[in-house]
This record gives sequence, C-alpha cells and structure tokens, in this order.
Amino acid sequence: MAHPDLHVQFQGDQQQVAIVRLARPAKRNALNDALVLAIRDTFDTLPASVRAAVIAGDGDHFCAGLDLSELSERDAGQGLMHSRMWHAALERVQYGPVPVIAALHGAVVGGGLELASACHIRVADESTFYALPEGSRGIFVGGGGAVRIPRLIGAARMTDMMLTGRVYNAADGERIGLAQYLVPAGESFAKALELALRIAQNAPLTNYALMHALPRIAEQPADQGFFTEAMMAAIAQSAPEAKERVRDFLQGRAAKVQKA
Ligand code: 1HE
Repeated sequence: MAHPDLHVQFQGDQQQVAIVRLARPAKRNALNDALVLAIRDTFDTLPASVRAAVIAGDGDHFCAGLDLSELSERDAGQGLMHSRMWHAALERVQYGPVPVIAALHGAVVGGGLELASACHIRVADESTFYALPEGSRGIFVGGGGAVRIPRLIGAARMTDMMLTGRVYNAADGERIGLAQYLVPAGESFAKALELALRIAQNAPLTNYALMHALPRIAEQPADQGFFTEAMMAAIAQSAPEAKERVRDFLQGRAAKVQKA
C-alpha cells in the first residue's frame, strides 16, 4: 500500500538496497495505523532485486513511536487487534526477505524503539536517545517490544526504562546493546547504507540463515539448537555459491579477514 509518509527508493548498481524513510517529520515520524500498514506492505512486496534494506527517519528524530492522537477510543478487543497489527507489520521487518539496518538519530522512543528492535542492525548517531514513555503514559508496549527489547538489553534494563522513564543517550545505548554501531552526528544513514551495500554482497542463503535460523536457534534448548545449526550449516554449504566462494578464497581471489 503506497503511503505519502513512507518513501521507498532503491540504491546500488542493481538496485540491491531498498531505502525506506519515515517521512512525517512534523509529527516526529509518529506511527499511525496507515503508516504501520504501509511498513508491512513495503516489506511484503520488495522487488526481487533487493538484498538489504535501510530504514531511516526524516527530520530531527527517527521516530516518536505510536501516534498518540489515535489512541483515544479503543476498547480492549480493539486494543488487542491493534497490537497484533503492529506485530504483523514488524514481523515482516524481522522475518522478511532481507536484512534491515535501522539508521537512528534523535528520538528512538516507544514504538520507534520497537521498530528499531525488529531490525537486524541498528546504527545510532550521537544525537540518538532511547526511551519507553509508555510507562508514564499509562500504557504498555504493544509492538513486540516486550519480546524483542529484553533480548537486546535484558528484562531488568527494560523494566527500569518503563518504571522510571529513564532515557539512554547514544553512548550508553550502544554500551548496553541497543545499537551495534555508534557514529558521529549526521552519519548514521551513510554508515547504514555502507553496511547494507556490504550485506547485499553476501550469499542470499547466508543472509537468510542469519535472519531466520539464528534467532530461532538462539531460543532453542542447546541440544535442539545444535541440531538445527547442523541442518542449516549443511544446507548453506551445499549451495553452489558457497562452493564458489570457498574456492575463490583458496585460490587467492577473495579478500582475507583483516585485523581490526
Ligand atoms: C506526536 C507524537 C506522538 C510528537 N504521537 N503526535 N510516544 C511518546 O510518548 C513520545 C512523544 N513525543 C515526544 O516525547 C516528543 O515529541 C519528542 C521527544 C519525540 C520530540 O520532541 P520535539 O520537541 O522535537 O517535538 P514536539 O514539539 O514534542 O512534537 C512536534 C509535534 O509532533 C507535536 O504536534 P503539533 O501539532 O503540536 O506540532 C506533537 O504533538 C507531535 N508528536 N510525538 C502523536 N507519539 C505499539 S504500541 C507503542 C506505544 C508507544 O509508542 S507509546 C509512546 C508514544
């Protein structure tokens, strides 16, 4: 579903990277229902050329979360369905066809943090701050945050954020695991795009395994996890592309790992 506040473009030689921009800066990219559905539909219908995606926000903030002006008149049943709609949309981000990199700046709050936590990599710039103001608004997370955020930072830190309104700055956010990268102010989009272009060069099956197998393996009991890992490893290494890439390395045609 096309939406005036969600802009989608493509970059790279073969249009391998989709750039998805929240474009509602006057409302700090607050997510109304139409925008949430547009995110779902965008990740459902990415062209086959796309190998990675970047999601970013226009203006001074990544995303102010749920559009609070739509909250007013829902009853319990409607609230349940509303949360499930967010789940369906962010499920398409996390378990869609390609890895998604969030380019963060300014406010990453409430549903904005839930959206960011559904992405595979988060790149923050120094202006980024994180909060879960649901606690002080008298509500609860509903966009998958109760599942995804403790997996990033632990239930104790999320509990503190919601009970006390604690705001994490960019440096502390990176330290506790809210973002994997921290870059100077204004540079998160460029870094996210650089990473997306790099990720787009990976074998698609490896990217698929990292998106779809790894998080499930990490949730399995060790014995089942080892078995699932072995299955995934066998499938990945049997792909012709894997054999070609290994041959390239052995014959000196592929890049070595460089010291960090
Ligand atoms: C909004 C929203 C919004 C801004 N819904 N309209 N999220 C929150 O509780 C965060 C609420 N927002 C803020 O705390 C601040 O707006 C920010 C820290 C993000 C940015 O501050 P600032 O000074 O740059 O902007 P502003 O002046 O507060 O807001 C500019 C406009 O955006 C203003 O509207 P205007 O018509 O008066 O110009 C704001 O009302 C509007 N705006 N944020 C609606 N969130 C699936 S469940 C998820 C549950 C949640 O996400 S709850 C947390 C919601």
